[in-house]
Amino acid sequence: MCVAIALIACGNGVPGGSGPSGSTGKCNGSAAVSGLGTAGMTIDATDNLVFAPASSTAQVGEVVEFKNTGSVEHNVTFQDSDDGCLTDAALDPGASWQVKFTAAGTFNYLCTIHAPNMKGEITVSGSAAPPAASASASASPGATPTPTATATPAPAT
Ligand SMILES: [Cu+2]
Repeated sequence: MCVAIALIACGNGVPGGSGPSGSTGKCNGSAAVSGLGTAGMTIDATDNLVFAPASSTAQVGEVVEFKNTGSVEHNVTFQDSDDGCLTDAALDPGASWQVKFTAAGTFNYLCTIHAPNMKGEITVSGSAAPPAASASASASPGATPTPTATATPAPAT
């Protein structure tokens, strides 16, 4: 009985018990200054105050790199609430920002400094699961070895 009471006491260690109710905790990708991998696509943030290209497509798992090619500071602010984890609050001149999407969908982003003109869209397609490296191995049992009968007639001298 004493043991049971002790266990119950331990279980009540967290006051309140309910987690943070405000955050969704969902994120459709990962983002970092660098190190996510080789970028399959680059989107430039330019001194013309646009993203170039403004519309692009990517695959799930592909690394998309934003690069500030100009001399004006920008940011990459994703608009959907589930994509806030992908936002780069400050994309300085010369800096880059990598985003890897883990879910398909349409992702709208904005530079809030130069809104509403400086915005873009990435359409991500594909499945979350990486394509298995050809699980169906070609085990063809009907491979009959071709008999090579090279009958070279000996030259009779
Ligand atoms: Cu901008």
